[in-house]
Amino acid sequence: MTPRTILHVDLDAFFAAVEQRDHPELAGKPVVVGMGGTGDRGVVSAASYEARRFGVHSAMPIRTARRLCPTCVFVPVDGATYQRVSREVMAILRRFTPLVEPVSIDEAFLDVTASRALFGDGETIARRIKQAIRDELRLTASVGVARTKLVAKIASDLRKPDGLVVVPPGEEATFLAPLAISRLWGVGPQTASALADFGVRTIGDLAAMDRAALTRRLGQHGASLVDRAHGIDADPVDDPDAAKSIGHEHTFDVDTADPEVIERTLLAMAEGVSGRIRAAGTKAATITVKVRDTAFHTVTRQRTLPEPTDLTEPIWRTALDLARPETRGKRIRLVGISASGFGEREHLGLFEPDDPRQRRATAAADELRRRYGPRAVTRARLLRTGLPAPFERDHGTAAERRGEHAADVQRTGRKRPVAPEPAPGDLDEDLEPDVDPEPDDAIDLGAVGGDSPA
Ligand code: TTP
Ligand code: MG
Ligand code: MG
Repeated sequence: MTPRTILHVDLDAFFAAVEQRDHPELAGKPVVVGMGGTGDRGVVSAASYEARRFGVHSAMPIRTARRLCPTCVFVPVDGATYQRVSREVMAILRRFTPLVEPVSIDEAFLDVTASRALFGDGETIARRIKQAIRDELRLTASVGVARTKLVAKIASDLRKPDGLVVVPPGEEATFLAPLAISRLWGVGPQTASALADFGVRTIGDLAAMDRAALTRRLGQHGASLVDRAHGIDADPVDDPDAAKSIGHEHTFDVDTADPEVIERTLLAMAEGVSGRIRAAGTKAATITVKVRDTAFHTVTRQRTLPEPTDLTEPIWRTALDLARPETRGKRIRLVGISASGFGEREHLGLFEPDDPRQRRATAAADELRRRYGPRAVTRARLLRTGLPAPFERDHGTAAERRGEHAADVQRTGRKRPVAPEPAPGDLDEDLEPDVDPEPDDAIDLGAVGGDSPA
C-alpha cells in the first residue's frame, strides 16, 4: 500500500495577521486581538509574532498583555471577517483535494494522496498552497507534510511562522524523538506528570517505553501513546463533505396519479433538501429524482445544473422536469429528490451570485426556522395540504410508519475510529485557560487544536 500523504495547514497568528493585512498601519507592529466590549476583562485571542516577543500569547488576560507590552496595539475581535477569510482559505485548500478536514477556524488536514499525480508530491503541493494563500489572501500559513495527521500537525507547528516541514515516510519516529512529550496529542499536564514518573520527557523516551508497563499504568491510553510516539496514527482525513448526497423521499399514503399532489410533494422535498444543503454550508451540482410506481417499478433520473445551488427553486424545477415523463399517466407510490456533487464547491466563487432578494428571503426563512422550529415558515403552496413540514427529517411520515427509508444522508463507508483519547481537534487539557475568561469575544472557533505554544 502506498503511504498516504497528509498535509496540516495552519495560518500564522491568524486573527492578528488579518488585522495587519487590512490595516496597513499595523503591519510590522505588535498587535493583540482580543479587546472586547468590557475593557480589560477579556483574554487575548491572538498575538502577532511581534507581540509574542513580549511574552504575549493567546488566552492570556488582556490586562497581563498590557503590562507585558505597553506598546502593543490592541484591537477588537472581528469574528465575521475571520470567518469569511477562513472560508477563503478552505476554498483554496479544496482546489488541491476534495479531502479537506477543517479542524478550526485557521487550520485543516488535507489528504493529497490522490492529488500527487496532478499537482506533484506533498512538498510541492504544500509550497503551492502557501504561495496561493500568500498571493490571493496576503497571509502566511505553516504546513506540515507527513503520512499521518498526528505527524503532519506537529510538523506544521515546528517552524512557525511561514514554516514548511516535511517528514518522509519511515522517518516519523526519528523526527518525533527529540520533541517534548507535551507536543503529542492526548498528553496534558496530568499525563505528562505521570510519564515524568517514568523519566519520560521527550517523545523518544516514550517510544522506548515498555508497552506493557505503560498499559498497566495508564490503561489503553498508555498503549496508544506508545503508538503515537512512533508516529502511528490511522485516523483518516474526515471530509465533512463525505456526505455524498442529501435526499428526501416520500411514500404516499395512497398511490396517486394526481400531478398536483406529486408536484407539491416534490416542492416540499426540494425545500427540505435545500434547507439541509444550506445548513451544511455547501451547494449541490446534481439533482436526482426517484419515482416508484404502483407496481414497484423504480426509476431514477439525474441532471447536473448549469451552476451549483442551495436554493429550493432550481432544485424543484429540475425535479419537476425529471419526474414528469416518469409520472405522467401512472399511479405513483413514492417520489424522492436527492442532491449531490458537493465537491464543486471550490468553483463557487466563479459564479455570479444568484438573485440577492431571493437569497435574503431564504436566509430570513432559515433564521425563523432555527428560532421557532421547522413549521415556522412554509410556502403558500404547502399550506393545508396535510404534507409534513419539509424541514422535519420525515420522522413520522407515512414512509416511516411503513418502515421505509424516508430521509437519508448517504455517507461513504469511512468512519472515524472510536477513540477514548481526545481527538486532534478537541480541546486538550493543557489548552484550558488558566484565567477567568469572560467569553465576550467568543466566536465559533470550531475546535482549537493540539498543543499550546508553551
Ligand atoms: P491558532 O492557530 O492556535 O493561533 P494563531 O493562528 O493565532 O497563531 P499560530 O501562528 O501559532 O498558529 O489559533 C487560530 C486563531 O484562533 C487565533 O488567531 C485566534 C483564535 N484563538 C482564540 O481566539 N483563542 C485561543 O485561545 C486560541 C489558541 C486561538
Ligand atoms: Mg494559526
Ligand atoms: Mg490553528
